[in-house]
Amino acid sequence: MAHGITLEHHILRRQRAVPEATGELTRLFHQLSLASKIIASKVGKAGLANVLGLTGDVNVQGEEVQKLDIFANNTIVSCVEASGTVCVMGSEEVEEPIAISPHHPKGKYVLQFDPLDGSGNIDINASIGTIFSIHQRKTEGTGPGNLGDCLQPGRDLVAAGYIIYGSSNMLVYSTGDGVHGFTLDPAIGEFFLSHENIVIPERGDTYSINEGNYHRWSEPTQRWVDWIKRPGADDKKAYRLRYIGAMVADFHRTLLTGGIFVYPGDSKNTNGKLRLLYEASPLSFVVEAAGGRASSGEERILDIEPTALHQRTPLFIGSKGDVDDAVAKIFG
Ligand code: P6P
Repeated sequence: MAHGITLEHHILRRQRAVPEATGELTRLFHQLSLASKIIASKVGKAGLANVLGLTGDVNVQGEEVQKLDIFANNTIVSCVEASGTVCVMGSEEVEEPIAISPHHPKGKYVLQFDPLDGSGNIDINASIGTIFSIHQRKTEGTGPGNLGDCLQPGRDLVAAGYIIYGSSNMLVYSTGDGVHGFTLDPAIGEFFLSHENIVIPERGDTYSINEGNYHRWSEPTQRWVDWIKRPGADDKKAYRLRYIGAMVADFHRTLLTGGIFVYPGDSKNTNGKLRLLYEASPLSFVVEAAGGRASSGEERILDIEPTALHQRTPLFIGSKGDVDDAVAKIFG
C-alpha cells in the first residue's frame, strides 16, 4: 500500500485471523476512528472557534458553544451507536450507563470511554486525549445492555486504547496481542501504522506525578519520590520529572520511553483521582500488552472487580522494574 497500513486494514487482518470474528469489532473501531477524526478537527480549531474550556457561551456565529468534552462525548455516542455493535456505553461525562437509541440495533460489545481526558489543557494548547475500553456483553440476548455489562474487570477486556491529540494525532490500541500505534495523516484523513508492536522498556528515567500534592501523600509515598529523584546505590540515576497534566500524554510518553506515571491516593482522596473503568483499566491493558505493569499499590489494576461506574483507583503504571520498585517501597 503506497502510504502504508491503515488502521482499518490492520484491524481487518486481525479479524481474518479470528475464525469466529463477525466483523463487529472492525465496525466498532471504524466508528471510533471516525469519531476521533471529528474530535481532532474540532480540537485543532478550538482556539479559533472560541470553543475553549468554557460553556454556556454563544460564539460569534450565534451558535451555542458546547464544552469540548461534551462535544467529544456526543460525537462518540452518535458515531458508535450507529454502528449497531454495542449494547450499552459508559462515559466519564454521563452519570448513568448510556442506553442505545431504540432506532439502532444492539451489538455484543460494551464501550466505555473518557471522551476528552485532560481537557483543561485545551486552553494552553497542550496535548489531550480520548481513552476507550471494549468488553463483550455479559447479559444474554440482543437487547439493551445494563450496568452489569459495564462493571467488568480489565482482565476481560477485548480491546482498549487511546487517541492523543497533540503535535500529531495518534491512535494506539491493543487486543491483547501487542500494542500498535497509528498516526493520522490529515491530508488523507486516515490513520497509518507508525508504531508497530510497541514494547515498553524494562526501566525508564522519568517519573510522572503531581508533586504539588506532596504534602497530602503518605510518608512511604513521599519517601519513594525522594528516592527516585536522587542518584542512588548500584548506579541508580536520578529520574527526571515530566508531568503534562493529561494522563493520556503522560502515559504515551511513558509507554514509548519507559518510566512510571503515578496518581496515588492521598489525605484528600484515598483512592486518588483517576477513574478505573475508562482511564486506569484500559491503559493498564495496553501497558501489560506492551510488557509493562499497572497496580493500585494493593493489587493488579486488571484484577480489580468494579462495583461502580465512576469508581476511582490509585494508579502506578509504566515500566515493570519501575512499578515493581514503587509498589515494593511504598506498600512493602
Ligand atoms: P492533577 C485530567 O484532569 C486528569 O484526569 C488526568 O488526565 C491527569 O493525569 C490528572 O487529572 C491531573 O490531575 O490533580 O495533577 O491536576
